[in-house]
Amino acid sequence: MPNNKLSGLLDAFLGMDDEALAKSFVHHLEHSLAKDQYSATQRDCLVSQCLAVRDRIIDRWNKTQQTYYEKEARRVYYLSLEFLIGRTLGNSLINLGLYETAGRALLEFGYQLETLEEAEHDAGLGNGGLGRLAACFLDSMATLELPAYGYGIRYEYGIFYQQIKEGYQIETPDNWLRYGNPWEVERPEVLFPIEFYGRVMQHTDSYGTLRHTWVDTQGVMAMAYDTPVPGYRNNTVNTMRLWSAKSTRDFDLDHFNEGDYEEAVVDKVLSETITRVLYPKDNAFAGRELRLKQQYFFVSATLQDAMRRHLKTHKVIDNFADKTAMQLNDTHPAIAIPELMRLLVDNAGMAWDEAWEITSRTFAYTNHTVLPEALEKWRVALMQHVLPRHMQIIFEINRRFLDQVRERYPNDEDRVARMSIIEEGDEKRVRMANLAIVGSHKVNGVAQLHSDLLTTTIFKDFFEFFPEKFTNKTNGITQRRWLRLCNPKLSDLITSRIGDAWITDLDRLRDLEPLVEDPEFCDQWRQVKIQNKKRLARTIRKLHGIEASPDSIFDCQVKRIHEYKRQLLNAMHVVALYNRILENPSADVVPRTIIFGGKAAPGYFQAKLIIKLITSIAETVNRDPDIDYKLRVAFMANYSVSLAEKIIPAADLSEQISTAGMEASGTGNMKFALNGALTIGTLDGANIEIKDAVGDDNIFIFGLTVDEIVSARNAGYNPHHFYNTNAELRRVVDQIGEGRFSPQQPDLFQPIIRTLLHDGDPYMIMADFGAYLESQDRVSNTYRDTDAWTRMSILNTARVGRFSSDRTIREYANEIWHVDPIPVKI
Ligand code: D6G
Repeated sequence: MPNNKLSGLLDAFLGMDDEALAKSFVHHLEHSLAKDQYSATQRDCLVSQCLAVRDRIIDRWNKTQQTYYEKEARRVYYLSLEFLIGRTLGNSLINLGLYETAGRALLEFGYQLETLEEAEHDAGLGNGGLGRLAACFLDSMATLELPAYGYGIRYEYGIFYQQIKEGYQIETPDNWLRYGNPWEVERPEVLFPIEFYGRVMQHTDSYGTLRHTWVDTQGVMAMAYDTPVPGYRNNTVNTMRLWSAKSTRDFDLDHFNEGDYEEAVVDKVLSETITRVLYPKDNAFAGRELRLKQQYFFVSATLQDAMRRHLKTHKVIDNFADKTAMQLNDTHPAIAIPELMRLLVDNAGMAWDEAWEITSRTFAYTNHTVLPEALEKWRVALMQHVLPRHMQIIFEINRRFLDQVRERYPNDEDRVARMSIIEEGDEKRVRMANLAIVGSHKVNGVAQLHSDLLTTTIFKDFFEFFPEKFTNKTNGITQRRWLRLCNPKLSDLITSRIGDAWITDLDRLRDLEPLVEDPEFCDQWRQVKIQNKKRLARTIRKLHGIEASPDSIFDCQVKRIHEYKRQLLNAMHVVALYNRILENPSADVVPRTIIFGGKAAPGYFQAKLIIKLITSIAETVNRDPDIDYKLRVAFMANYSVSLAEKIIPAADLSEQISTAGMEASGTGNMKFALNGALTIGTLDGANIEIKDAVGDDNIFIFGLTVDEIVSARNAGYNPHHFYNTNAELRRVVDQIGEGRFSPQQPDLFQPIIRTLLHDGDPYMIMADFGAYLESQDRVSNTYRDTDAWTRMSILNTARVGRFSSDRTIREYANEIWHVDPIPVKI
C-alpha cells in the first residue's frame, strides 16, 4: 500500500489534464513497450494510449471492488456465452470524461485520436443481438452503480471475419488477441478445476444419507482474465471476468515418463481447445459436444468464483441467494442450475430441499427466441457422457417437478409430457428451456410481444403453472456508445440545445420535441445527417468502390443474415425499383442507396445464397449506365460493432422487416431510431413499442400481423396466389429464378425460388411483398418533403428515450434482481 507521500506522486502521474495524459502516453510508449520515435508503430501508439487510459481506471476499479466487500453488497452476475464489446478506447474516454483531453494530448505528438481508434481491433465475442445486449447491459450496470459482473468465455477467436469474394461470403478466423489486449488483466491465481466425463459412485454416509461422488473425471483449469467496465462519469468500475481453459498440468507426466513427449503435448492442446472459438451460429442450436463443454466450463468456474467471493464475507453458504442474483442470458448457461445443486448437495453436503430453495432463488432466465430450431435440446446420451452427475441431478429435478404437475393436473399425461424437462422419443433430449424455467424464479422475454408469445404459445403450460414467474423486460441500448460516441455531431447539436442530461437520462430527449418548430435547428439536424452520410459514402467508396450520393435515401439493413429477417424481401424491392427505372427512364424517382451488412452462419446455405443474390443484384445495378445515381446497392463486408457505428448515424431509413412473431425484440431498430432514422418495419418484436413511442405518423408499418399469419397458415396459405395476382412480384421472382442476375449460372438462385414457391414460403415473403412495396413508395414520397422528413427524424430521436438499456437494467434490478445501487467514494 502506498504511503501518503507516494500517493501524492501518483496523483500527479495519473492526472486528468492534457499534460498528465501526454506524459502517461510517452511513459507507456517508452517503458511498457520499449519504443521511441524511430520504432513506434501506429499499434504501439494505440496500445500506449489504451494503457494510459487504463491507468486512470484501475484505482476506481480497486476501490469499487473494495466497496462491494465493505458494504456486503448483494451482487448481480450476468452469465452470458457472448459479449459483443467492439472497441473500448473511445468508450472508456467518453465514460471517463477524457475524450477531448486525449484528443489534444495526442495532437501534441502529431497523432489523431480518431486514427488510433480506428486501429483498435473489435472484441467480437458474440454473434449479434444477444451478445451486444450483454455489452450494453455492462455499460448500464456500471453507470447505474450496481454491484454487477459480466461472466463469460475469453474466446481466442471471436466471430469470424467476413470477406466477400466474387460475391460470396468467405470466412477467416478472427485472431483478435494476436497483438495482445491492453484492456484485460490476467489473473493466473484465479484458477478453478473443471471436470468432465467419468462416472458417479454412490455411498451412504454415517448419517444414513445417500451421497454421490463424481470420479475418474478429466480435468481442465479455468483461469480468469478481467476487463474493467467503467460507468459514465462516476467512480464505479465493474468487472467483466472471462474464463480461459488451461491444461491441468503443462504435460501429462505419465506420457512424459513413458517417453511419449508428443502425446503429452497433444493432451495439453486438446484440453485448451475448450475456449478456442466462438460458435458462429445465431438463433440456431448446434448440439456439439465442445459447445456443451464450453457452457459447463464457464458456468462451473463462475459458480465456484461466486461462492469463493461469498464465503470471503459470509463464512457460510446458506445465505448465498440473499446475496446473489444470477441472470441466465438465454439457456446457454442453464447448466448452472444442476451445477449449483451439485456444488451445494454433493460438495457442501446440503440437503436437497434447502439447495433447491437457494438455487431457484438465485437464477432468473431470459428467453431470446421462440424459433424452434434455436431452442437447446441436448441429447441425454451426450449429457450422460460429458456430465454424468448433472444428468442424474436433472432427472431428479424433473421427477420432483413432474410430481407437482401430476398433483395439480391428475390424468393429464399429455401436459406432463409437454412440461417434462426430458423430451421422450427415439433419442431422449434435455429441454434446456424447461430446465431454466423450473430452476428460476423469473422468466422474461425481451419485448412485450415476445413475452406475450411466450405465455400464450411455447411456455403456455408453464405460465399456467407458475404465472408469477413470467415477466417482460424490453431490451435497450446504451446511449453512451450508440449516440454520444458513434454520432458526435448529433450529440453536440442535441447538447447545445437541451444540455447533456440525456447521456444518463435518455427520456430527456423529449425536450427536443418543441424544436421541430425551429427552422434553424431543423436545418442543423439535416446538415448533421448529410455530413454523416458523406462520411459513410467515403467509407463505402474506399472499401467497395461504390459511389453513394448523399442526396439519396440511405436505406440500411444491417444484422445477421437469416431467412426470418427477410433480407430477401429487401433485395426483391431493389429488383422492383431497378425494373421501374429501366421501364420509365424519365420518371422522377427519389434516388436510393441500399446498404446491406451482416454475416451468415458458415453452414447456413440459404443465408449464404442470399448474400450472393444481393451482391449479384448490386453488380448488375451499379454497373448499369441507365441507372446512374438513382439506385445504388452496397453489401458492406464484415458487419461488426465498429462498422455499425459508422452506418447507423448515416441512415435515413432503418429496415426492420422480419416475419411477424419471429424477431424477439431487435436492438438495431432502437439504435437507428435514436440516430434519427425512420423505420420501415413489420409489427414484430420491439418495433411495436417503437411505433407506440414515436407515433403512427412517424414510422412506416406494413405487412401481416402475428394473428394474420396464423390465420393465413390455418387457411392453407398459398404463395402462388400472390405470384399469380401481382405482376410486379411475378416479374421479380422470374428474373431471379431465370438468372437475370447470374447469367453465367442461370440456375444459381433456384433454391431461393423453390423456398418461395414450392416449400410454402415459410417466412411469408410473397404475402408481404405488395404491402412492403406500397410502404416503400410512401417512404420515397415522404422523403421528397424535406421538412416533413426532418420533423419525423427529430421526433424519432426525441421519443425513443425508453429504449435506453438504463431503463431495462433498472427494471431488472428492481423487479428481478432486487439489488440497489452502491455509489463508490474515492
Ligand atoms: C478485479 C478488480 C480488482 C479486484 C479483483 C478481485 O480484477 O480490483 O481485486 O477483481 O476481486 P474479487 O474477485 O475478490 O471480488
